[in-house]
Amino acid sequence: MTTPATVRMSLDEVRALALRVLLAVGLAPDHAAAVAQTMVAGERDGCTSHGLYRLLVAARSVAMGIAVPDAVPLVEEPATALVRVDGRGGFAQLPFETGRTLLVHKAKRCGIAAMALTNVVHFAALWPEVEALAEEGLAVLAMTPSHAWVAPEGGTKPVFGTNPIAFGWPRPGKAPFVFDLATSAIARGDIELHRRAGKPVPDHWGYDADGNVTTDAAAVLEGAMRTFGGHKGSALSAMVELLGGPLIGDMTSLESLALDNGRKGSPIGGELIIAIDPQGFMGELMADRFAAAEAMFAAIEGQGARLPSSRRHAARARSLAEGVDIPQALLDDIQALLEQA
Ligand code: NDP
Ligand code: PYC
Repeated sequence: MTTPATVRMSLDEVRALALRVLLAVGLAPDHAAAVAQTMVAGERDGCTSHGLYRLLVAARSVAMGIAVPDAVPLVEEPATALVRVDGRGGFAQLPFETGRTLLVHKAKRCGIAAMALTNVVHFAALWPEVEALAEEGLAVLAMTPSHAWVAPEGGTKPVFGTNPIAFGWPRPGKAPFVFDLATSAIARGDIELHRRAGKPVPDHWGYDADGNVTTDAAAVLEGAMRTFGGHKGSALSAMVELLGGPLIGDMTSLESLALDNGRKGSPIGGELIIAIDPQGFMGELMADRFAAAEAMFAAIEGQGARLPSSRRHAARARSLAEGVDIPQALLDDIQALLEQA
């Protein structure tokens, strides 16, 4: 009998597995719950590069002493409209949850507020965070540097992280408009999944260590990834470095990779989240301006183009009804992790 390539699991089973592994590798229960939540969301929404696969990544970061498994986040208010959560070396999810209510409160009081997560280990997608804040009625922008894996346009040596930018816009009566994109041609997690599956990557994703174009996923991981959109992605990636690093008193991707020192853990550093209350500028124009935004969305969808998030929402509906298919090879690796722990 041949082993099935994938195993169907309910989302409750995915959560239980994630929690079991995270607790077994030593995460404190509050961190384990917050981290498991983001992995379940990744699997549920068809974002497999940031789903259960990240258990392997998170476990490695704990084992290599990169992530502090029981860090207690420290909340500070450096100014009226600013929240800073020092994650004290732990994963980013719990610091986000710890500062979230205060950020919403400040954004609604001041019209705009920003939260810096500093000294956090980041392995996750940003959309769960901007979606949660947009569901509170706020327009949101979030970004984080990572490790220096990506060459600037015109070069072949890594400087930038994969540096995602995520945006959320509240839609009265509907799920928020959300996009979340790496400023690299593709998230590194997807290249890792190609390598695991022995699949070639498109030739615009990166270079080998000698600066040659390659379709070998392992060679790109050893060489340099490319930015999306040429010089434009390169400029946006530099912006993420500056706003999500030095501006909030934290590291660039070059510094994060240097600190990693070959341990191959998740990036350590900061994340900036800016939240704007639409009421502030719109005032009595709220209904009219939200209608203008809806007209724009309709003009996109009306010609057969899709909105970012629509794929995720379709995957979510499917996963909630039918569960998700997890590769057996991944489950084997997760089982091995449990046995080692
Ligand atoms: P994709 O290129 O797959 O997607 C980027 C965005 O574009 C998504 O919002 C997606 O929506 C949307 N989109 C994709 N195709 C279309 C289309 N045809 N029409 C309209 N919208 C579209 O993702 P990336 O590879 O850039 O990034 C994947 C994830 O990796 C992100 O969640 C990011 O946060 C995460 N990441 C995290 C990092 C970290 O340091 N923490 C670093 C780098 C990446 P949809 O989801 O609905 O397809
Ligand atoms: O997929 O590029 C990535 C990534 C980096 C950190 C978390 N995800």
